[in-house]
Amino acid sequence: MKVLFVMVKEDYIDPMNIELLSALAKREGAETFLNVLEHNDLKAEIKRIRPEVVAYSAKTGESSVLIRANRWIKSELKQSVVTIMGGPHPTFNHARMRLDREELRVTDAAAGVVASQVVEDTALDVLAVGEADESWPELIRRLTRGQEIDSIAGLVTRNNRRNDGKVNLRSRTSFLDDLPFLDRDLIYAKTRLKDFGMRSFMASRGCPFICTYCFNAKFNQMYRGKGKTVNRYSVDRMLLELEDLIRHHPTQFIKFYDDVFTFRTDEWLLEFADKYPKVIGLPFHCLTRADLVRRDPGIVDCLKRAGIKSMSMSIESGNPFIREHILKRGMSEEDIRFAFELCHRNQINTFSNTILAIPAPVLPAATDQEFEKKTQHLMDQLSQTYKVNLNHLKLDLPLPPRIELAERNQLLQKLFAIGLRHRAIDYDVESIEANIKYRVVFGEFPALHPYPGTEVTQYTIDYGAFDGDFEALHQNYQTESPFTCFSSKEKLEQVNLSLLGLVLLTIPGPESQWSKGIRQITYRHLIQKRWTRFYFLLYFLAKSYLVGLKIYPMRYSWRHILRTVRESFFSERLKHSKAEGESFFVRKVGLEGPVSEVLGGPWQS
Ligand code: B12
Ligand code: SF4
Repeated sequence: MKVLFVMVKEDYIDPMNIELLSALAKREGAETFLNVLEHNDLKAEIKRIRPEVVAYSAKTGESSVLIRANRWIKSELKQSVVTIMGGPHPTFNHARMRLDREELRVTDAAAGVVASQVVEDTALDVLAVGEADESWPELIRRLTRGQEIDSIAGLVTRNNRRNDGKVNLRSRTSFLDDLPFLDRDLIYAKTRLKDFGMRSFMASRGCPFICTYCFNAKFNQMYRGKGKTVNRYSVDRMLLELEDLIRHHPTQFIKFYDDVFTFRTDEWLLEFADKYPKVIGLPFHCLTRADLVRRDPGIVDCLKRAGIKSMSMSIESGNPFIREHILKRGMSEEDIRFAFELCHRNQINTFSNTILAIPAPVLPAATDQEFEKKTQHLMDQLSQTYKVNLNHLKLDLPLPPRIELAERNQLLQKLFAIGLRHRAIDYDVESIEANIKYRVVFGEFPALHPYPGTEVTQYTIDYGAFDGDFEALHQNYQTESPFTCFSSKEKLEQVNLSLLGLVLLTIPGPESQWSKGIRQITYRHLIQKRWTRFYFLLYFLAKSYLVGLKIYPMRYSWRHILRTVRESFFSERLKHSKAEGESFFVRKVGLEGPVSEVLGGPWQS
């Protein structure tokens, strides 16, 4: 059985999904191949390989370009090929993805809450929903034997699609040790990852938290009653795979990409801290949460002992109202301050993600003619939408029809104290300031993007900021906000701030007058200028410096460094510029043709 994996473009992070699926397919006796659309050789490769199965792993955004490729492949190979897509996009959007020759009617029950009328015309044969460690090999096995595939749990086909949009899922994979080693050879043979010293690995799967912008809450709901939420490799099994990796591929640094690498100082972490430096001994990066570190600071001791170089802990918002009532992060300012300070003292360089451009209510001015009406509306929103306990504010509610200026100011102070601000951009400035205050070494400041299935997506729809059409989303969330509640001036400020925010992190002595002055000039003037291209250049230089020297430091020849800088410049430009990214990408991929009826990306030609 010849299986061809098609992915959109090269990256600096291992596509662990394809690497795992290829290893699983090989275990079933299949021969696997890779095509990278960016290389612009799909047509020739399809002719040469004549695959029997074509497989795609898709996040929302890149899904549309993969679907476009699939429609072309299906038109070339007709019924001689079975095409399948898995990953987060079909996992959360399968009810709206029309398969090849399928009469899909999206019922309200199946559509859930979002964009019920929009259907993606995929021309795919199969969709994989959720984990596929068993369903994928079973599919390969059955296709090899010429058996039917409609009864495989976890897969959606034309014949087994249910009207209510539900999918018969298997239990979660609880014993990861049985999985084969990732098939990195497949990827390294065709991409720059071959010579890149950083290798990614996930020691675990799953996260029990309920952050509203993340897929995990919905995933956990789908899998309720179907196994443990967090599943890990044993330390020995993981080290065996990492040992094998560094034996076969030049490796200088390990990036553990687990959603949360460690929750507490448990036996696993103690064993890891003991064995990793002896067996692997390479610097590494991992992700955790600030509140977990504050609850159990021993986590940092263990990671330090194991040889950690840098650590991700996302702040997501420096504003307490947004952090708790919109993003549901469940952590306090003190948690964040403590955790970053602890890392700083232990010389662990920190990396934080912070989301900008989050639709949130704003305070009226004290002199506003409609102050009472607006404030009462705000109060209603606070209690109904944001579940704020207004009793804590000690207010006489409902508000009287006329409020004097002094009382208005008192009221505003109380609302300010819970985190509400006067302008949308104030929330974002506060987030940048939080990163500076906690001395975050490297930070990314993307705009909020709504992904299918998440609570925040529903929130933005209810807020009136998003219509549920994912077609408007860029492949990457580091671009302009897709929300209609922001004016074009605000969007410009947000984009500029997301670039300049990182530049501000590089300025030493955040408490000095000089540094404070630059920040004020940035917030008051620079972010309003149409100098985004110049800011992008500054951002790129800051990012190259911080990532290359502080977060993932590795040694390379000058030639290699220059090549990497050139390649990452194009890759970053694609990530940040919707219009430029489109034309650049369409030129490179060369898959012309309309995709207007599909969701998920900007790649219309
Ligand atoms: C590593 C990672 C990345 C890497 C990807 C590297 C690469 N070259 O592929 C990088 C850093 C580049 C990245 C970028 C982005 N990411 Co990301 N990323 C992840 C992360 C942390 C792990 C994914 C992974 O490899 N897991 C390991 C594999 C083994 O597991 P898996 O992917 O779940 O695959 C299993 C099943 O899904 C299924 N499966 C998956 N694919 C397929 C395909 C077939 C054919 C079949 C049968 C089954 C199948 O089988 C697998 C085994 O059970 C996830 C979060 C997470 N914990 O999953 C987010 C995640 C996938 N990313 C996400 C997002 C939003 C992004 C960005 C858009 C963010 C941004 N910066 O703009 C970009 C998108 C870039 C793009 N090209 O589209 C979202 C996706 C949401 C959505 N609805 O699509 C996730 C879920 C994070 C989140 N918190 O919500 N990401
Ligand atoms: S802690 Fe991280 S991985 Fe877990 S739900 Fe929140 S954002 Fe997602």
